[in-house]
Amino acid sequence: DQTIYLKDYAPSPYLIERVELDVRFEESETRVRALLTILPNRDTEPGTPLVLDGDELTLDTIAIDGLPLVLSAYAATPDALTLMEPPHRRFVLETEVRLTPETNTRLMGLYRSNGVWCTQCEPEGFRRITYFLDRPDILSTYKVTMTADRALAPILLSNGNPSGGGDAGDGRHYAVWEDPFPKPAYLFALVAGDLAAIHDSFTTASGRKVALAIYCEHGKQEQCAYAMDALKRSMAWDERRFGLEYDLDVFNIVAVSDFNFGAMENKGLNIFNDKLVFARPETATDVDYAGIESVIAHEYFHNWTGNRITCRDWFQLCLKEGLTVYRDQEFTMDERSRPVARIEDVRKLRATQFPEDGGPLAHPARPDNYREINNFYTATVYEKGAEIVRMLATLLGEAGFRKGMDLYFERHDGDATTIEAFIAVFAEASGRDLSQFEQWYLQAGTPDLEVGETWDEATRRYSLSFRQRTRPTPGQPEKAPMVIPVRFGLVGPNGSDMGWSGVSGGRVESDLIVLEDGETTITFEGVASRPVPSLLRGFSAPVNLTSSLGQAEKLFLARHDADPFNRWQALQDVAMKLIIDAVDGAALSTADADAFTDALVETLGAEGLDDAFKAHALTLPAETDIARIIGKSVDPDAIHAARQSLIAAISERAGHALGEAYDARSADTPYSPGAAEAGRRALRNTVLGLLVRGGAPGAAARATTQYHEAGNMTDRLAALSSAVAAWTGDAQALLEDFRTHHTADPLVYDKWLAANAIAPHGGTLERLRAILADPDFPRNNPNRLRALVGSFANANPTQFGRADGAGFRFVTDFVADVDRRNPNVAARVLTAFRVWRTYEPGRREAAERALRGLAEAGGLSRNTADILARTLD
Ligand code: DPP
Ligand code: ZN
Repeated sequence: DQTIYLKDYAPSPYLIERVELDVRFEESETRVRALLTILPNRDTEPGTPLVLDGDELTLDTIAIDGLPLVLSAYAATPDALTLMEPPHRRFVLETEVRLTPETNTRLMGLYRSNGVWCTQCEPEGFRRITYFLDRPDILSTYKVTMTADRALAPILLSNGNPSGGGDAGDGRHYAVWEDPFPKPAYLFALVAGDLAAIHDSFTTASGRKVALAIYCEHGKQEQCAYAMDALKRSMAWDERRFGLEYDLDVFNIVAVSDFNFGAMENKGLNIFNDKLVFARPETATDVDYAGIESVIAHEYFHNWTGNRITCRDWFQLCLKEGLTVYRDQEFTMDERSRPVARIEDVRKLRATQFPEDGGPLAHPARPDNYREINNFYTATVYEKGAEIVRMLATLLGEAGFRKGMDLYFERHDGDATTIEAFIAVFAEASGRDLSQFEQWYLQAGTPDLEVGETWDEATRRYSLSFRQRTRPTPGQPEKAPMVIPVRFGLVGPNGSDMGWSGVSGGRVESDLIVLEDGETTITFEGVASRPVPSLLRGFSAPVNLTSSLGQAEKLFLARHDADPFNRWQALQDVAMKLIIDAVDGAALSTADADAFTDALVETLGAEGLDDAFKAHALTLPAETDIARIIGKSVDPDAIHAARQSLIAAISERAGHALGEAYDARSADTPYSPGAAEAGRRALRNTVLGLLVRGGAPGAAARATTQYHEAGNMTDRLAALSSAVAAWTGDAQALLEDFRTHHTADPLVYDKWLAANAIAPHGGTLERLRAILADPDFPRNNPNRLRALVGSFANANPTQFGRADGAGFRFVTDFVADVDRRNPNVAARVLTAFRVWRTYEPGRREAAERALRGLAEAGGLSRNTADILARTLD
């Protein structure tokens, strides 16, 4: 067992102060000479061996302070370089290794993408470049010299500021980069290749002029303009909102087409998956534009939360990721619509993090053990991590939160630190005891929060009783009560919030109830009439709320709640109950269908709500979300059918209003990616989806027309998706047309792959098999693989969950194959099985058989073996 435990953390016996790298790129081999200035840490005994990490490395030469080492002084394997008895003083270790980035299909360390040399070092890729103390608490300054053929690689980039370069003879040239900020090795990057670029600049608040550039494949420069705009807005926002300025002379972004993640925040040299850079109306959807904006912001914001202040060890990953996701969410809220952004973030949380937290892969936001750190770049670390920071901001208020953030930067700039240190600055700045709050980082599982109410007409007393419970998760059978901030209002008969004259039984701070115990009853005195409680406004805590409110009261909130998030939530709740009742065999009553449709139509016509909000209001809970709420004996076909019949009922009743809403938003303006325009398209396309899936007369033809007439990818893809989801008579032909006319751009090809993959149709699996079997299918590109098989496993519940088990086997066969080349992609796709125990017995057995087959075949990477073992555990 290679499990690594947080409790075993110990400071490194040696430090590396300075790194000088000399990287020479050749056509099929790269040489890396490293000069590491090493010194023993305080308390290190003389004679303590120095063990440097490696991964698939071959050592060519080794010397200390210029003198070659004798064989008995060290041991070198692909995984480690051990110096038996290093000098007990500062010394320079010189090593040289040879790499073949051309054959690196894992895409970790140095590899080649479209001929361009590039790197991915987080979390443990640097050890694939040179022997090193590859842990985030080793902070060093770097000087990097790169030499390459001028024609092959006219562009040579690394971290920090450029500090020289020139001709190297023989058609070769070199460049030198100096990064003055001590950084962990996971933030190292280099890029060498023949790239085009767009350039711009940003002047910081204190007057530093920063040269900005985005590098990309030739011919794609104009597709980088939106990313550049998002970068400049991010830089300005971080100054405005957190007082944080950029600190180098240059900020470079490089778009590459083969990338395991979304993007990487390397100091001064962010490397991006190109799908999160390139945007033009003909190929990118509104959702793509929004994704680019938020990831550009996310990686930029890491410069302070992640780079200037980094993690002491990988257990603290959430320190930088949760906080930085919170920051990018706030950026989106400030740049777009706050309630709409909140709805989108919560939908993502429920779609990705809640199922993780409720299944075999559940882990605390700060785990205390891991076998493979790559498997902890999870929705829990990122999304729940952001929710925890959001709760902190809710509890402390805007000014109190900012005070804590200021203290964090003041105290920890330049540190590799911990979650405890992060919590401590907020406790100090606010004078509050946050020890119970810290449980959010330590305890896995989504708390269930049940609420009951009593009303006493005679005394005008109104009580809310809360009961919280968190179910056991792997390794954590017992759970402690959490601090749960419940933002709320007591909505009176006229739809406005009512006041009260006194409150007892718990902590209430204006519109915030702070729960700390397993059970709490809060009594409000002097309440004028029986209220309808609006609880968890803005989704103020990541919990599952169940209340005793009936459908009529929920529909009342949907119409009147002052909190737009809860208006949306109320509609979701009503729909969820109607669908689950139908799954349980209760036919949808006319009265229920009428009441729900009326509320939707009213929302559709309401003034003061923006179109993006209305689009979310008209979107029923996802099938996977319904499955999660049902929780056991899940039959995806029954859920699909029940949801489908509610859509049909809505479309039948509201066909006229929906048709008018569609026509009123017809696409005759030129495309602009702004929030208002995107919202208009989102609503129109949501309406189209309801009509097409509801089988409204003429709707299928309308989708076909929209597909052909669309002036942008958002409208074209939405029309295609509606047709495919409903499998209209034209669906097959539209898929073929799209393939023929629109998929020359690989990022659009991904959309076609995903459209095929998510069709809830019996022929889907056969189509996917044919696509994968095509010898031209790019089998090493993560975006293509994820678009096809990731979408199928995560977003096609009926076909992945086919009763005959063929969907499960398709995915496990794929995992076994891809795992040999790219364990990261394989392990990630396999996580789709986290729901397997919630299926009805037949599917459960079929899923287990597929998983056991994968285990028995053996030979899996550590990444995939770890996910598989935990999934089956
Ligand atoms: N650290 C990256 C990010 O989340 C992921 N490798 O931005
Ligand atoms: Zn991040």
